Amino acid sequence: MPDTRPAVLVLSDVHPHVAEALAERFEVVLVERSERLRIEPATAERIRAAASSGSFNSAWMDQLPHLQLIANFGVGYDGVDIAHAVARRVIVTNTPDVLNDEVADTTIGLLLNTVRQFAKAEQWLRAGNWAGGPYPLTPFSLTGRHVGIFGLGRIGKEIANRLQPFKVKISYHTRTRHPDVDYDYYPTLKDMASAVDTLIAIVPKTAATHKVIDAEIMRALGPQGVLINVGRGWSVDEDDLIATLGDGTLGAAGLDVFYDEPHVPQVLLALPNATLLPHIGSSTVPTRHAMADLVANNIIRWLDSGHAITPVPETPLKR
Ligand code: A2R
Repeated sequence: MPDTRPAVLVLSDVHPHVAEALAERFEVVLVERSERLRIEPATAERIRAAASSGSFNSAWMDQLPHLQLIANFGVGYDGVDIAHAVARRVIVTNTPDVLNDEVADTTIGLLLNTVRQFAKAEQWLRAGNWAGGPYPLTPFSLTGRHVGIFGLGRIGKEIANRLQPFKVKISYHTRTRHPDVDYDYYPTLKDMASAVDTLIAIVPKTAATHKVIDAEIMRALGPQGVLINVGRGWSVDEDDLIATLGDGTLGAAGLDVFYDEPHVPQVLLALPNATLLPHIGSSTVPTRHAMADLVANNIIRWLDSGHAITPVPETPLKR
């Protein structure tokens, strides 16, 4: 008997809990990523919503004539062609808040690792070096630092909350001032970079954030300066970063995100003052499960009632 329930497209690289949660209520159409979705036109006709992780382009949207909602797995939805979604009146949802704590925890771990070289010290110990003498003193410490947070949104605020017990001074730069916090506000990134010695970037990928952390910002942070990026690799000029880390203009960097990930430039891999993680900010079993729940629940709520739970600001439409 043909399945007469509403159909939901699920890209096969989305967390498996999404398809499980949807399967009780809807026909789930699991599809691999490819240039064009490999999907029968009759099936495409039935699809009302889609779950995706990363890119979702205009050609895919146009293959789905009755698509109403794209639920993106992740808080950053820069992979979705949002202008096309708006033009097609397709709602886009993301997964805000449920990953704030995890990403903020990762950020603190990455910051500590970058200044204190814990991963390197452990490798050194495991390699049997300790009997030959102590591990060299690390040139940097977190103590006494002035940390500038570039992006004081949902995640940035949690990073700031976690930094307070470390007794560092905290400042921030965003386009709009937050009267609800006591941290010093800098209206420009350049001014903040000149004032602080540690910069944590947690901003989205937009036209305005492209390579804004460039050689000028790195020079302003200086030889004692530390750059941490947990937002998008897009925000950092990686060539400038390689050059300034290489000649000591910038002291150290800790990166969870890269310009062309998963491809990391070989020269960056070789730099001893770079601490590198493979985009694992939210990558734990419980947090990814919570994100998957929110993706599925956005679709269920939408198809049941015409209201999405977490629509992105560009598409706050209701049915
Ligand atoms: O500028 P504002 O007031 O809209 O503040 C937002 C800031 N932001 C910027 N700050 C300076 N210059 C810009 N061009 C700029 N664009 C955005 O980034 C806000 O304080 C922060 C973003 O916060 P939320 O929208 O709450 O995002 P959330 O959940 O903290 O995630 C941040 C990003 C995601 O978009 C993914 O790319 C990544 O973290 O996972």
